[in-house]
Amino acid sequence: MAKVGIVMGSDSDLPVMSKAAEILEQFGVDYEMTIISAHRMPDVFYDYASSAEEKGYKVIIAGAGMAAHLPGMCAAIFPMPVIGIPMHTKSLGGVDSLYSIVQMPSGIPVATVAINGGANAGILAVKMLAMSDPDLLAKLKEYIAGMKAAVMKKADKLDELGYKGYMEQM
Ligand code: RP5
Repeated sequence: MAKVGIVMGSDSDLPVMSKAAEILEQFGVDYEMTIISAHRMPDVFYDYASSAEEKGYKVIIAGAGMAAHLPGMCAAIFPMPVIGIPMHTKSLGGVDSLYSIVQMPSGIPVATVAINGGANAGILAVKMLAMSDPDLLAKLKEYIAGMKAAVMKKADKLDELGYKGYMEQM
């Protein structure tokens, strides 16, 4: 049973939304991904959001651009966490999407990541699920340790280039 629903307003959002899907795959989290426009097909949208709980979703990741109502409307209907991804836009650079998603009225929060923040949305969903899944939490700790090791390696490269490093003093 899919634990995460990934939904986006258009296929133009796919390059960003696929980053969230890649993270979930990396962590072995089942998900379903689809395209539903809240504005262009409100009836289909309503069916999707109102059936999400019985489908087994614990989190919805919703991405949209411009007047981006999809994540907020998911949060209005789905009782569990919704993570919103504001899409970059040509006209206003994505601040239109960001403000539409982050400025939710009191009582209906959307956990909003950065403009085009697909990977972080995936990681945040994993963190939410890890609260009640010790195996997933262990994988998350490995992932965090891996990030640290990758940065240490970059710092070592500076040392190799002859710059006086900070790490070597530790
Ligand atoms: C939103 O409008 C979508 O989420 C997309 O980011 C934006 C533009 O959609 P298209 O014109 O590319 O279909 O609904």
